[in-house]
Amino acid sequence: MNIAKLHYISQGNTPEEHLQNIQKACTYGAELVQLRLKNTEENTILKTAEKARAITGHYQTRLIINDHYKIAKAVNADGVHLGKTDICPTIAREYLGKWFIIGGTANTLEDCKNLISKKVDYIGLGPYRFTKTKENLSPILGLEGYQLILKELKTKTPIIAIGGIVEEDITALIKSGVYGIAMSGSITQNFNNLSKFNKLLNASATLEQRH
Ligand code: TZP
Ligand code: MG
Repeated sequence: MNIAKLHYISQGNTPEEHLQNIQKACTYGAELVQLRLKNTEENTILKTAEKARAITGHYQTRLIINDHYKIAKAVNADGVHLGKTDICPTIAREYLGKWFIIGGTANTLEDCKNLISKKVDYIGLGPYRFTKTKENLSPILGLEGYQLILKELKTKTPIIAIGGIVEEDITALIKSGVYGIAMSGSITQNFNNLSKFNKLLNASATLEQRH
């Protein structure tokens, strides 16, 4: 399965703001968007996810729904992102079928191994550094954390770095062996950054292949 190298994680003070930001991300060429609505009623998430599907569908942007695998299926999203306290990826796979993208959150090497054994399609590994975007943040990995984990982990499963990532981090992260990155704040602050980050990611990936 071909997973995008740059994931935009939606942000906003209201569901409408999330949708506006998803719309902008699509306009600026996002290949993959994750709708991440926290502390929101399930019915509101469903309605917002339907609208996010309509927007992303128009641009052929992949849509991943955070946490809610049944909503992901109901709105015909491309995938679901599961945290450690969400449903087990194996159960989600049974429900969603083999064509659905299932991503999982990892904070440690053990988490990564566990998710690989459950056959997720990608792993969101983090946090890279402190970020206000996520509550109850797990311990910071830093570049060294990624280097250590990726040295041990021989896997084809794409590892997506996440947490407080800014432009200047991209090249070093790719060199550490991650496949791609997920960003919320750095993109929401300036959607123009999206194409810049994409170029940087692809250039770094090509460099890595040559070595
Ligand atoms: N999981 C770990 S850090 C994070 C999530 C969802 C937030 C990423 O957002 P930002 O603004 O790029 O730090
Ligand atoms: Mg979750």
